[in-house]
Amino acid sequence: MKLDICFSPELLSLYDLRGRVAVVVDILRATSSIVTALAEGVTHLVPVSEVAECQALAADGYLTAAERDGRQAAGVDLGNSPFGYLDGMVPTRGRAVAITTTNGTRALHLSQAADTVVVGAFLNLRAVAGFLRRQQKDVVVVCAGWKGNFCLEDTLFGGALAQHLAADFNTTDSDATLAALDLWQAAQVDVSGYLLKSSHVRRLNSLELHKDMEFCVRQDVYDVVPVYQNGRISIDR
Ligand code: 3SL
Repeated sequence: MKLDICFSPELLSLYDLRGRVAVVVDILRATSSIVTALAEGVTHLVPVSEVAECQALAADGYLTAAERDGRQAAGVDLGNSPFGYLDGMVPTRGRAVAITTTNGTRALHLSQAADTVVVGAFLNLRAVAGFLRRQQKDVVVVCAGWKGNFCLEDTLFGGALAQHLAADFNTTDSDATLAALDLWQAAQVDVSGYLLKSSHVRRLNSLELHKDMEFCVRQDVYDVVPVYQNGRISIDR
């Protein structure tokens, strides 16, 4: 079994996802928020492309979560912070959530050709690694990036996952995986310190969202594996 990494959704046409498991990752912050939402009692999430689609689902009882350029969109219940599912300001436990974000929900939509699509984050790293070992299939980590561009934080997750799975998967055939492993080696002693130089952390800091980054780089907080299937993201049981 092989573990490969796609650094941007723009590169997905180079990858055949059929027969493989796709791990979609948007560390800052969409997949970290999705993992937190489900672990904290949200029943399921529906990722949609447009803010208007998200708002329309309120009529079916959905809470609405929408982010554009790091900010909460107007006219929705939640933004894209994992703390939206922790601070109790909007009660989310037992609710379903429609969500749209700049890059994360797009990466989920574009990965649907895979046999199975799972949602990865540092928050559920060990749980995702265990799930992948049980699947016995090739894996592609799909980095959401930023508007088509490479980003450090999603690549670091790919390296961390490859390190977890090195005994079970071929992690040496792909230059992308080798590069992610090298980056992870450089960053793992102080992930939040390493990421201070990244463009997304600078963007979040300018929005006074530094605490979101500190939370999103925590490892193995949640033992859940969200699976995206039939238009919904819910926990694999
Ligand atoms: O791009 C996305 O999907 C978001 O996660 C970006 S942000 O962290 O909410 O700015």
